[in-house]
Amino acid sequence: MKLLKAKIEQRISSLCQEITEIYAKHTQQPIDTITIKHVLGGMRGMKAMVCNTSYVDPYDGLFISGYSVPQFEDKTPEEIFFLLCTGTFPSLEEQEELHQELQQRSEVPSYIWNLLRSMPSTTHPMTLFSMGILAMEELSVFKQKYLEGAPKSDYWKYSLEDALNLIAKLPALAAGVYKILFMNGELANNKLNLDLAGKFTHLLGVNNKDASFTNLMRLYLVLHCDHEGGNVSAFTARVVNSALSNLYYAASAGLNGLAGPLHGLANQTCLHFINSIHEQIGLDASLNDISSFVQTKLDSGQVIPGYGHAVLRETDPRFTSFMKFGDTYCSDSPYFKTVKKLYAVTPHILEKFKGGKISNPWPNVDAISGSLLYHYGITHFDFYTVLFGFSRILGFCAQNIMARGLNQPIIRPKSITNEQLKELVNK
Ligand code: AMX
Repeated sequence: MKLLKAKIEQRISSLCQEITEIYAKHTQQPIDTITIKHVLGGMRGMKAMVCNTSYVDPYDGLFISGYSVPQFEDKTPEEIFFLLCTGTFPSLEEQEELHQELQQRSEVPSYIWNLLRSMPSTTHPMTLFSMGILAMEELSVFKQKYLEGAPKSDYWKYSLEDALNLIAKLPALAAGVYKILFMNGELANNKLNLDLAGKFTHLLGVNNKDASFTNLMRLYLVLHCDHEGGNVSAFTARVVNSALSNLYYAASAGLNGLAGPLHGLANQTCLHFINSIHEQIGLDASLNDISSFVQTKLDSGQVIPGYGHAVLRETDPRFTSFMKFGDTYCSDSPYFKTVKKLYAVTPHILEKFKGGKISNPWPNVDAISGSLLYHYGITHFDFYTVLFGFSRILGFCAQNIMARGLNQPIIRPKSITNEQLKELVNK
């Protein structure tokens, strides 16, 4: 992977130079004021780290190296991984090199399948996916080279090795989890020369003759790839990796955070929500019926899945991107139609709820992604977060390669006690 490595090296060198200059002159420059609200409020909004792979603007959403969602939504996951790592889109030659690298590294060791098959059939797909990655940890090149005493300046090269080995295996691992839990467990030929999305739909064996399904997977893997540094999954992966735990440990840990209902699991919860609308009101529910349904859920203390966000303050551009796809390919789907009806009524209800205390009444990506997957026959909702995780690992990998390249230290914020808080406010 000569070309990719050279581009990453260039980027690391230029970012290092910038950081060194800033650090030399401005170490004591304040960036933010840490208040009690930050400390008691999950540190939300507090600027406390640097992440160069992507940035989330509250109104315009995700940017990768300055490119907004409409500017990269037509790319492939491989191109996006290259962009996350290098800050530039790959040339055709660079794409081909990356494709060949991934193709050569795609075989999942057979003991992983034995391990996953030994688990109870009621195990959540995210558990199997995360376990599969954790159990491949023995393949870590980083771990081996660290033990051999590799110099710090080379750490990022071994993180890159681990990243490519891991990403290459994700189509087979994700499809394998689906087949073991929901089909006959037989795995298809993983050797076919296909891109990540094409290989995944081929191995999944659901609707794989329909090219638009592979296009949906391509879009899905692109849109969920990264969301700057502070979200639960990316931050977890980053903290774990900062202890020089290798990428397999870090990715598995990040996935365990993604599996929470306030984070990645929301896409599964959204489909349950739509299903309850269909069961309780019917497929042709009116806007009024849907409004009452949403209001009743809120009044009973439940959250409306797929709405709200810790950073965004507008409709998520990833939601809009999926809407365009849905309007083109799934306009007859009752699930997609209900998503649109929810979009027409929910923000207005949330805006007024509890005197406007919800910071963002608009939909995030999870409000729609599952309805499109359902339309293409992936009807096991529990599986949806695995696909989110598959994509998000591209971001974990890029962030951790950069962190090792910039020689970022172990992450260790300081905590304080209630006693110390009281002392502070009573001063
Ligand atoms: N439905 C009902 N109440 C909501 C709400 C929603 N969709 N979104 C926020 N609220 C409530 C919060 O629970 C909080 O109530 P509390 O003060 O009684 O605890 C209040 O509004 C203020 O919260 P906030 O500042 O607007 O949001 P937050 O930063 O605390 O939380 C998030 C953000 C995403 C956890 C929240 O909006 C939520 O729970 N949304 C539904 C779940 C969801 O879609 N998660 C996916 C997010 C994207 C992702 O990571 N994949």
